[in-house]
Amino acid sequence: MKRRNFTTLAAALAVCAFSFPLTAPAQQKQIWKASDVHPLGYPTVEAIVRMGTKLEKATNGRISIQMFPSMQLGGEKEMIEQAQVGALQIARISVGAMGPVVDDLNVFNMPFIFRDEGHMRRVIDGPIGQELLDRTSNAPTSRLIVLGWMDAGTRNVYSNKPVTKPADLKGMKIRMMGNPLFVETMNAMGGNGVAMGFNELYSALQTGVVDGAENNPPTLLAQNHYQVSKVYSLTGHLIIPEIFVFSKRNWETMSKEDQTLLKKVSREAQIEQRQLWDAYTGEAETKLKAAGIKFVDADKPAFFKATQPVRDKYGAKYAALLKQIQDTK
Ligand code: GTR
Repeated sequence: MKRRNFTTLAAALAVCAFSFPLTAPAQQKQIWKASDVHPLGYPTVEAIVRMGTKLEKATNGRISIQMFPSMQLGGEKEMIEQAQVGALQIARISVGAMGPVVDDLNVFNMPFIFRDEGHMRRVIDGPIGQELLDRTSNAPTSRLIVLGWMDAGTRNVYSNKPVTKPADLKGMKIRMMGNPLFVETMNAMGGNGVAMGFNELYSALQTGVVDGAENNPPTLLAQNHYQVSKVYSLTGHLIIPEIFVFSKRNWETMSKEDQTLLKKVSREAQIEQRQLWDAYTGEAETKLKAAGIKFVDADKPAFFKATQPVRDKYGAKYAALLKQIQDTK
C-alpha cells in the first residue's frame, strides 16, 4: 500500500515538473519523460539516453529526454498506465508485461517458442515482428505507439540449488512475472509459480518468501539478485523480447516532422541496444562467475516436454502465427 502511494506521488510530481505541452506551439521546449525498471548503464536504459542526446542535437535543444531509471516511477504495470494517460512519454517494457494488455503479444510469452536467441531476432526483425508492432500500436486497448524492439536474452532459473530437471523444482516457489501464462509455465516445469512485482523480488529472495526466480544474466547482475541466489540453472525456458513505447495521447499532438524524427532515432536505438546488449551480457556472465555464481546445465528437452500442455493451451489461437515463427529459418 505504502509503495503504491509513493509510486503515485512520484508519478504526480513527475507530471507537475515536466508536463508535456498538449496544446503548446510546435516550437515550445519539450522534456519527454522516459522510464525503465533497470539502472543507468543497463543496455535498454543507455539506448534511450543516447536517443535523447540525438533528439536534443537534432532539434537544437527543443526536445530532450529525462530518464527515470531503477523503478523510480514504479513497475512496468504502472509505467504502462502512466504512458497511456500521457503522464509519461517513453516506457521500456517487457513483452511479458504487455501480454495482459495486448493479447497477440502473448505468442512470444510461451515457453520454448524460439529455438534460440538468433531465431527470436530473425522473427522480430522480419514481417512477424513488424506485424506485432503494428497490431500493438493499433489495438484500442494499448493506447501506446510502439517505437521498436529491444533484446532481453534468455531467461533461466536461479535459486540456491541446481535445477537441472523438472523434479528438482518440486516444492520450490519461483517468482514469475504477473501474467497467468508464466505461472502456468512454472507449474508445468515442476515448481510453484508465484506472480510477484519485480520491485518486491530482491527482498522476497532474501527473506525466503520465494525460493528462486528466473531471468537473463544482465538482470541477475544489475538487480543484485545474485547476492542472494547463487546457482544459475540454464533452463532457457523463455526468450522474451522487449518494446519501447510512446504515449499515443502525446504522439497525436506532435507535428509530422517530430514523429518522423522520433521514428528515425528509435530505429537507431533498436540497433544500438542490440550491440549494447551483447556486450553487457558477456560482461554480466564474467562478473557473475567471478562473484561465485555457479552456472549449471539443465535438461532442456525435459523442460520442453513438461511445458507442452502450456503451448497446446495458449498456442491454439495463434496457430497460423506459430507456424510462421517455426518456419522462420
Ligand atoms: C527483466 C526485464 C524487465 C522485467 C523483469 C521482470 O528481464 O528487462 O523489464 O520484465 O525482467 O522479470 O519483471
